[in-house]
Amino acid sequence: MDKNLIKELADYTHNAEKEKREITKITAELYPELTIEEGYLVQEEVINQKLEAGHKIIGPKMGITSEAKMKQMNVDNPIYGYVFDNMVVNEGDSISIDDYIHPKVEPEIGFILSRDLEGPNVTPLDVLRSTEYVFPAIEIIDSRYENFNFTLPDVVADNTSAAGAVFGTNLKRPDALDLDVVGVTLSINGEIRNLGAGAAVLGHPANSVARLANMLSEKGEKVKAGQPILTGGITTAVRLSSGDYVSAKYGGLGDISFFVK
Ligand code: OOG
Ligand code: MG
Repeated sequence: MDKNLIKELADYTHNAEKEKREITKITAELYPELTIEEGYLVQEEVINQKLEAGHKIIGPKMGITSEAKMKQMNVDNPIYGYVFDNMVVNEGDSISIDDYIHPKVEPEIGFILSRDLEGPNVTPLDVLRSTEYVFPAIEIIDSRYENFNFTLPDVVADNTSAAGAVFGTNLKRPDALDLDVVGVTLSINGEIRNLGAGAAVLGHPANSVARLANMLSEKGEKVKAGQPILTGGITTAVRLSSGDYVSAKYGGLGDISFFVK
């Protein structure tokens, strides 16, 4: 893929993100033949532009790892992107709806590794043996595409809709819980809107981290120790509105919440 085209497509999604404006998906007209591999080349350019602007990578995120998300988004394969420092929302804080296009939230389980994991052939058992902590999280996604309408290559080129993350501070050792049967409810203004269990994420959230390590190894990269890793939405994502109080309650991992102004 031509360098100029990579740059053009990266500018297309990244400018929409910076200007908080919806765009038509790349594959609609601009470049219908975009492949997943090319989507990652565009994503890499977006990541580089963010790094050049002084933003820092906090950690990787997996997406489309549950049946619920595959059906909701009409795409069928796990993907990865990156959460940056300017996306982090503290527990109990408020976000402003005007800082986003059409934000949604989804409950996730996070991992922090004690040592780097390098694929290929990383197994979920390798992941659990290399995990320092697991923690509860809420991801805020905000596709830059109209109505969250995209194909897999489009969403990869858009850094997998990454826009915000609330990393819960209730850290637990991985052997303190059976993550596949950790339940979660997602509530808006005290009303349960979605619920699920860790097993929704590729059978067990550790599978998602293994998959990430194995996908990254194709580029000669690894999953790094110490970074918070998001394993993907357990449930479908829920649209936010001004005035919302968002809370997620996890079995054995506690609660996290934030406000929308
Ligand atoms: C793409 C991002 C998917 C997840 O957890 O499944 C994702 C989207 O749904 O807009 O972060
Ligand atoms: Mg997510």
